[in-house]
Amino acid sequence: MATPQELVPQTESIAEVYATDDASVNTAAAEHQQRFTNLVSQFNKEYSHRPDFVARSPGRVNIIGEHIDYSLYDIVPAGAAESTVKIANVSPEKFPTREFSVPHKTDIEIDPKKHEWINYFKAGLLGALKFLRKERPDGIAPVSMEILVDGNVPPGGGISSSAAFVCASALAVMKANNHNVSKQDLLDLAVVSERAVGVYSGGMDQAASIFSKRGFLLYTQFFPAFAVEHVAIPKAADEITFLMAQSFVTSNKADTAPRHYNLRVAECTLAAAILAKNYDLTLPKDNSSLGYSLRNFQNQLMTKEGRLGDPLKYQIDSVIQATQDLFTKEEGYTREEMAALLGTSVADLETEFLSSFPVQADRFKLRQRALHCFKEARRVLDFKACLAKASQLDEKRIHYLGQLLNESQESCRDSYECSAPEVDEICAIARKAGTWGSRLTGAGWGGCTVHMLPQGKVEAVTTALRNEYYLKHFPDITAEKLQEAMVISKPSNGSFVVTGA
Ligand code: NG1
Ligand code: MG
Repeated sequence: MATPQELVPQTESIAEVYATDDASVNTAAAEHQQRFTNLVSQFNKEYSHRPDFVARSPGRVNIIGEHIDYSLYDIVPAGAAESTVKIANVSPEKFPTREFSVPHKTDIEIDPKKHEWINYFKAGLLGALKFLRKERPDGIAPVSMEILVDGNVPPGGGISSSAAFVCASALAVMKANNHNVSKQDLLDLAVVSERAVGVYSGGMDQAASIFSKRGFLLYTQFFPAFAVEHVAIPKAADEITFLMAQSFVTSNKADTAPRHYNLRVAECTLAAAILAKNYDLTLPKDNSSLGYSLRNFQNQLMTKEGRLGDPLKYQIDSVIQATQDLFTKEEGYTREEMAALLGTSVADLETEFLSSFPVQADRFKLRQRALHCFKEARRVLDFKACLAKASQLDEKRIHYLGQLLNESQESCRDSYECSAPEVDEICAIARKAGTWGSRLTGAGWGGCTVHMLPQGKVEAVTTALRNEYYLKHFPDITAEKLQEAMVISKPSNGSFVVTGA
């Protein structure tokens, strides 16, 4: 287990971070070095001096455990009176240069309804300054900053470009203000910061961006307290490879949240509250976005029944049964029906569960959402248990891992309704061409897919996707865009600061 209190690492040269004997990683290191050198010289051009430091944070690919982080289930992802911030991007055509002031005593304002690329920087800044004010009660006059942003995580694509940007921004603000932040503190503030942009996310993306380690999957636990474990990908006869493929259906989460992402957060929270009420349990407040999670319900039910010592898998079986018994209405529940189940009024229900963020829905599919969450949580446990038996990772077990990914996709599509026809199509093509398992990764409703396949099938799968998906849906696609569409994902290192620019 890694210790969350560890400080975010600092290094003098980017080469140090990539020093390794592994040839494939060395090629990547050369690319990183090149991007780094370009970034520094472009900064020099923009601001006429060299940068003090570079802060970076990677995107993530969630391997399994979709839409359960905010229910607190485990997942496996791979600087007067005001200061000014000048912020430029290496692609100014897409992301125009901006300048804004930062008040010293009050929080900066972010309008989640107005989508601007710098909102994510502002979110990181807001979180970092709130944190620094707590640390230094005598006040903080944040330094003015000149910033140049570069990124290679595709935006809106389900591999958490937003979280990577927020984490790197918060880290940069901390460093500029002379604070060496711990990984845990950076995580806590980055999760809350991103809510300022209007999405009530769990902590998966930020955890992966900060805590990941090259070559390992990151097993992440949110309950009862945050913890991570680095899990090695075992060697198999034909090397296990993860391929990512974009659907190019972009889902702007900040826009669609009331009908998609945030609605799911509300549905899971309502399911937890109603289950608890039905079993006469009082849920203690937890640190999920609305304070009540399905994981918390499981814990209270098991406490009441004296079964906390049971293997988690059996505990989950019980809450699946409870969900099936209680929520029999497939068509979903109206606000009136949910209020009746909670023994409260519709007005009170809305105040407690539907007012932190806007939600648009007449019916809430509590049965399907809770069942997805519990079953997905069980798949994560099965996946990890299977990986742990590394020495026995034979063909049969590898197929089992793939099957878990496929079941996850099916559940996202049918129970959680967060897939998209294009995503289903990509998964079907990829499986037919030889993947062990294929699923969406990230929030869904478009975005990115992840595939587990033998190294020897990469060629066949990418060719099939090119011919049967990309060229069919986007006949005018450029070679460059095609190259971006599919990439082999190698788990990389989490956030760090490079000082020797
Ligand atoms: P993406 O799609 O990468 O933004 C989102 C949430 C995660 C998690 C997944 C679904 C944010 C920042 N992240 O990821 O917390 O809930 O969806 O598993 O909103
Ligand atoms: Mg995101």
